[in-house]
Amino acid sequence: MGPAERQLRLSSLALTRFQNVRTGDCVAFRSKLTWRGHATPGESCRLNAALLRHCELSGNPWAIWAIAMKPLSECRLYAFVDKAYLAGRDPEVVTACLCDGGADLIQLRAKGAALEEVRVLARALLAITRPAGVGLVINDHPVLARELGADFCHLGQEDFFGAGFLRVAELRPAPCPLRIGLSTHQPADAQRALQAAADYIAIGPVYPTATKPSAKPVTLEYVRWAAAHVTVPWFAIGGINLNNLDEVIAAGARRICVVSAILDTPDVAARCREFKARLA
Ligand code: TZP
Ligand code: MG
Repeated sequence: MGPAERQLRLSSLALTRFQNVRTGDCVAFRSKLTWRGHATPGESCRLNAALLRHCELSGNPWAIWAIAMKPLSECRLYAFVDKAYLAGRDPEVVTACLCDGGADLIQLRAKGAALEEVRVLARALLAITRPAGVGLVINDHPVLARELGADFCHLGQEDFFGAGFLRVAELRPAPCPLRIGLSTHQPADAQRALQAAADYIAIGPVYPTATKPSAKPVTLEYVRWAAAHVTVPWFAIGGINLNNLDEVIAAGARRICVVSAILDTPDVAARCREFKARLA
């Protein structure tokens, strides 16, 4: 197929998908809107950016949710833009590097920041993650995540159960498709997170970590328990680096969250690629 014919095929594909988006059935379209098999990664990024512009102009408040991110079941590397580890770097540049390096999900973690600062940051990050087809997770702020149309919100046990919630659906009144991830530190936490219908859970901290110094490590034993019992996508988290990654994988983890071991290098994209290559 020549370049002109290819361009035409991709344009008509984009048009079909945009018309689908306009019906408003966003959750279904999120999984349909993948360009895999049709477009190269570069083309897919440009198509998603163009689609995003159409969606913003369409007047359909939910349309922007429809830009494709890979299904959670296929996500392997969950990276972070953690304000505490930026060391003067521009969060948007770090985000672009994480996307470039193959992060499947990116969490905005801004402990101690004022809500307005998180809002401004989240908006800027979404403008990068969405065209890249990478899911953005907002830590701690479900109302803001809904307001901005972020893909996920992540909450701790205390944030969720401690605040009196029992089911994650309470945080996403229909037709809002916001998905919720919950931290867990022991089997009982995981069981109640599954009962709450969490979209994913985090298992950790596996090792001691300076990112959460007060948290007690759950060890690989809890990772092995998760591998045997958890029925939704789950991510091992806490102190994971390239030296201990193999034992985390050997304990049954297929997905990991990494904060410091990705952000502690000037070449964030290359570090992501190193993790990603070993998570295939
Ligand atoms: N939740 C459990 S451990 C942790 C969080 C947010 C921190 C993980 O950071 P790092 O630097 O990858 O150990
Ligand atoms: Mg929290």
